[in-house]
Amino acid sequence: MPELQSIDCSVNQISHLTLSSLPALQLLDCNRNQISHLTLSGLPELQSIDCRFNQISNLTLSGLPALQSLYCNNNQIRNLSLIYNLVMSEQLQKLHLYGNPAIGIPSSILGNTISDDCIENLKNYWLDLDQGKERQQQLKVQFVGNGRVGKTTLAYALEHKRAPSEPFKSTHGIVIKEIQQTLDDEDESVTLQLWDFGGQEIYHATHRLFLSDDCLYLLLWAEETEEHPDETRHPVSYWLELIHDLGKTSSIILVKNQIDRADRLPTRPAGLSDDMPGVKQIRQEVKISAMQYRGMPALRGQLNPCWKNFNRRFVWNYRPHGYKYNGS
Ligand SMILES: Nc1nc2c(ncn2[C@@H]2O[C@H](COP(=O)(O)OP(=O)(O)OP(=O)(O)O)[C@@H](O)[C@H]2O)c(=O)[nH]1
Ligand SMILES: [Mg+2]
Repeated sequence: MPELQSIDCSVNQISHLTLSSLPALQLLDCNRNQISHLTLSGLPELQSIDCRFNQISNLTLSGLPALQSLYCNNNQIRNLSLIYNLVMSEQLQKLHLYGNPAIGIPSSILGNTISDDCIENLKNYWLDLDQGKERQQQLKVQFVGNGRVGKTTLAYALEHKRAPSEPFKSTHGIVIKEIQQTLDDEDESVTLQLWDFGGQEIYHATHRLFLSDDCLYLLLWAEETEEHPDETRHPVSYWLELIHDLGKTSSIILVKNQIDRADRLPTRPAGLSDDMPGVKQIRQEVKISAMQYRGMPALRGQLNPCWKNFNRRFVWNYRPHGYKYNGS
């Protein structure tokens, strides 16, 4: 079909699509099918591909010198190595990859909505990796929970390996600190980036802008809060739902703090069931007194499996300095 310029086969049941030798084809719209393998080659005029909402795990594109827009969000893409050269060239102008949970690239790079264009972020991310920056050695840890539950005290205790000598004032907004940590079985130290959120109600709307995926959540609670919830002291289920909304793939360590004051309830408050949002994301539960530095070695120990889990998710993407995708 030497003159065919446009194909729209969207909203069908197509499972495999292989196109080649269509010299005039400019537009391909195959969104909302069941395609698992998309192989396109030798299409010299093709400018735009819309393959959103499929099950594509393998994306093989070659010989597409005119391609400018690639809309691939909501698929199962696992490996981007075959489009590395295309992305890094000046040719591609638009790339949508949001909603590919197995892709192994931090979701903050890919964007927050289906209309986010990630091309610049992805280029910079790969450039950083090529220059030897090892983002995988950094773990973002976000402290969430009601006001005055002890988030800042715990962040201090993790950083200084001891309790603070004086109480902290309530945190305004967010305080970010980076600490070096050697975790068990790790030769090199990792950087923990601690995000300490002010727990007061007025900050909750702002949290939504900053809470993210691809990180570890330390969700703090204390007995008093859980037993007497009010409009500013939310139950654990509220925080779990918030985390689930904004960080569906992140792990949570549930930290019961202030056990020096009260320790009658178990580490997991009653009434949490697996079908509630966020509950399945809980990986570990510990109880501590940040103020008295009690239970802290156990909490540190729990960071280790979470770190490993996190690291494993991104390990395929790790490329030592000097290694480049060859695009073949
Ligand atoms: N008894 C007891 N008090 C604690 C503990 N942890 C923190 N506190 C006290 O609780 C108060 C609040 O602690 P913060 O660490 O500032 O709490 P926060 O969660 O950061 O509070 P916001 O910044 O307002 O969200 C302080 O007076 C702390 O000394 C604990 O384990 N036991
Ligand atoms: Mg604080």
